[in-house]
Amino acid sequence: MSGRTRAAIGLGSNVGDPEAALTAAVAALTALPDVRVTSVSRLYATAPVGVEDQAEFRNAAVLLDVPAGPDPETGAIALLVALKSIERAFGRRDRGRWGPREIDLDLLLFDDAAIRVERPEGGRSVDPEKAPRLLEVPHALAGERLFVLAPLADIVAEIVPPGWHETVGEARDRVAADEPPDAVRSLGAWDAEARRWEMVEGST
Ligand code: A4P
Ligand code: MG
Repeated sequence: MSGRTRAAIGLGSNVGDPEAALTAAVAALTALPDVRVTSVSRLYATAPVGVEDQAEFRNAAVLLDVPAGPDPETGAIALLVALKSIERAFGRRDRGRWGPREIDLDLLLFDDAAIRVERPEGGRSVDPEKAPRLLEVPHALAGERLFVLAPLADIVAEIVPPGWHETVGEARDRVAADEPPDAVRSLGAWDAEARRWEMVEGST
């Protein structure tokens, strides 16, 4: 297979100036060779999940037009490597799974591919809490986390990801019904011309 395909990326940050970090991350994605940003979600303020004793997050999602690669696994790994290099360039430090982060870029969807790549034996993380797989798409917990689903539904509400039994929009509504109303708050919409989020008055 060659040609192009669509990939959805989840963005998160809760260290420093998260909104600035996410804006800069969108710019970095735009600057990746052979990658086009086709859609950007609203910006959300979200209560921390997993480790709850940490600062509030900002979350968003981006839809990309990317090289499909010779096969989905290879194309998705190439994209994962690019995401990890952006994280490093943003000075992300290892603070353990689910802890605070300057920038987290997760590969949520790669076309309609279901991908599981194990870590090579010698490359297994010493931290038992670290994600066991080198790559899992759709991202393992995406379907149950409102901080992922709310922005993802902004860009691909009608898609039923592989292994799911509902659309992204339906998953968002199902999970939102069990969350306090302020767990995930929209702060503003993406302004493609200004290349930043336009804040809604009084939303912060
Ligand atoms: N990995 C496997 N599959 C993927 C994928 N689809 N995309 C591997 C990206 N990476 C994937 O990730 C650890 C390893 O997962 C990578 O080396 C990659 O090979 P990481 O980003 O270094 O570590 P992490 O982010 O701490 O782990 P993980 O599992 O991605 O955590 P999550 O699920 O991203 O949770 N609360 C709010 N409100 N907002 C947030 O954004 N984020 C987290 C992190 C916790 N709580 C949060 C938020
Ligand atoms: Mg991550």
